[in-house]
Amino acid sequence: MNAVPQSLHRSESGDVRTDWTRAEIRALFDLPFPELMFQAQSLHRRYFDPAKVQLSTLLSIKTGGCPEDCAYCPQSAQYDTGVKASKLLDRETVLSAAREALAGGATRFCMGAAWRSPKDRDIDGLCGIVDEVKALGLETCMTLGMLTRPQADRLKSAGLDYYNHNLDTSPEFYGEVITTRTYQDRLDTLAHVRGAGMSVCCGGIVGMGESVEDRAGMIHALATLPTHPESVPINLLVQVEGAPLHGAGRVHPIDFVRTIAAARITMPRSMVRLSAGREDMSDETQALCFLAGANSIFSGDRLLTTPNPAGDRDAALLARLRMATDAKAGSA
Ligand code: SAM
Ligand code: DTB
Ligand code: SF4
Repeated sequence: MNAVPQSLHRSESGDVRTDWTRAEIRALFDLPFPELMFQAQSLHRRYFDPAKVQLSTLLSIKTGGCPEDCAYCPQSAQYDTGVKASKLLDRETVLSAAREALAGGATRFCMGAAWRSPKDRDIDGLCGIVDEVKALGLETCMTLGMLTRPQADRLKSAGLDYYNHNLDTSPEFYGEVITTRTYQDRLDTLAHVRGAGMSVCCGGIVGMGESVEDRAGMIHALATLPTHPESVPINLLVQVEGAPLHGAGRVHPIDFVRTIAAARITMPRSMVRLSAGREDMSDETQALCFLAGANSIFSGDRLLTTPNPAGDRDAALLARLRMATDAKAGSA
């Protein structure tokens, strides 16, 4: 039997393990699918209600014109993807989108900016936005690029709950995708966010031409962080014409589901988010992702610049699966 024994999922102190070896994680990807799903589902039920999905809604608060060269991204100024660069949205525009997200059933509002890193002079305005979005009763998340520790401290003081900053892929494959910032830069930002006391949202992308080894390497990098990210977004590459990764070979849905299951098994207390890529995903694949332990999705018909399933499609899917959201308001 090549199953990973349950005892391996916990350290001797009883905490969730951060000492996974890469070989252990690689072995998860080769488990017979029913065994993998059983393990993922068993762990999922230890920590979560398997019928519940959390909804986060995204808003691009500063779109396009980014100096970085992330090969997947429609917002890099280095590629001609048709995304028009715009300035930071004003507070009222952000707040009205946040109210709409709340009405649509979201419990968290995630604000993204196409920056390498924010300028110190932007932080006060961002803090004001955090304060007002929180006052609506939403959890707040921002993804603004690299942060210094003082910037993280200021955002934390304003009440920012989560900061999203992805490792994106394995350390080995990373250089094929991004050259303008290093893996270590990303780890440094994650340490600043953690040090400031914010919750960490950190995951990556599947479907960029990476190998199974790289998927295992990405999950290993996440699951061996000093503390697991509270939220782990697993994105399926959204292919955008003009971005270098447009045309990358498609991942088989079962291989995508395996990555979700590996995240669930190695980081059992984290929310695992089935993130970008749902627009082109079948209901059956999404259902398998939930079975594999995904318990969060993005709601709203747009991610940052690309489409996401409309609310009625998601509502119909969740109804068919007899699953529910943790919405405080609205109908989703
Ligand atoms: N500019 C900031 C940064 O990169 O840190 C924040 C925004 S960036 C768009 C946030 C994340 O979105 C990226 O790290 C990447 O994982 C994901 N992402 C961007 N474009 C994507 C695409 N085409 N498909 C899937 N995920 C994507
Ligand atoms: C994450 O991991 N996925 C989200 C969020 N964090 C910021 C972004 C997905 C972006 C997909 C491409 C786009 O819409 O521009
Ligand atoms: Fe810029 Fe972020 Fe896109 Fe990279 S992922 S090009 S940093 S917006």
